[in-house]
Amino acid sequence: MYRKAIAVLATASALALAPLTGAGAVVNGTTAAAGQFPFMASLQDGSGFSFCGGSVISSGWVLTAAHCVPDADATDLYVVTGRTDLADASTGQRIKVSKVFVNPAYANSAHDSALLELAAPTTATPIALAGAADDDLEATGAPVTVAGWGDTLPTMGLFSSNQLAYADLKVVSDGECGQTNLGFDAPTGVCAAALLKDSCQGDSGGPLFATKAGRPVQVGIVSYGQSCALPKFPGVYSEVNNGQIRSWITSVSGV
Ligand code: 4AZ
Repeated sequence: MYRKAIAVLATASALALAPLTGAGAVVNGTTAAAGQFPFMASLQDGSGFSFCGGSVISSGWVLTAAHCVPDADATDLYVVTGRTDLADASTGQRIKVSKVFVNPAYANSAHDSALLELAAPTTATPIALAGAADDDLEATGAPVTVAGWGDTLPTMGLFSSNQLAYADLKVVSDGECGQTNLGFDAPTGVCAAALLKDSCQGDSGGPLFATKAGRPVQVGIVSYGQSCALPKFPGVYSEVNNGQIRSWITSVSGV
């Protein structure tokens, strides 16, 4: 219901404001080059509206946020992979989701994670997931990147974009993050921020990733924040290498 309401609002506003939509999603992001983030997935309804992000973790599975798929209903759910400009249907694949798995531990914004089983394999290159030995990737101040097709301004879908964009951020300590994000669950969350740059509505479910030995490694899932890009309010991400989240991903998907 929630995402349907947002979809209607965003579709109506996109029609009214199409000339105002900027290139590049994510608040103050940089437009991605074609193929730069091959693991990026867009979650879409039957109308082709992109309401969340996700990441390809194997040919048969996309990782996203639980709050993107709260009713776990795959009926009207698709993922688009291998596409940077969502308006360019000549690249990538649009694939039906056959089944949604919401992390059973998801509650009060903690453990915000879900897995989408694809009805046909994606040829997109998957992203590696952070494991127990990768805590260095989420140390305070460590460099991370977020990518998505979400809002370029914190305006409830008014300024989302067809162009994938990314922002380079730094990990913020759990203690600092919890000062403004009240209720932040440190064991299952990791926070990141940069001046005036942030993930925003529509980026939810997409990956926060680091680079290790030249390869991207996913450390977080876009979860929530107080508006977007507000100073002192870091974005909150589900922590991929939290023990429960990481073992739940393996138990469901084999990844
Ligand atoms: C949202 O509304 C949302 N900056 C997602 C992520 C963030 C803020 C808001 C994090 O879905």
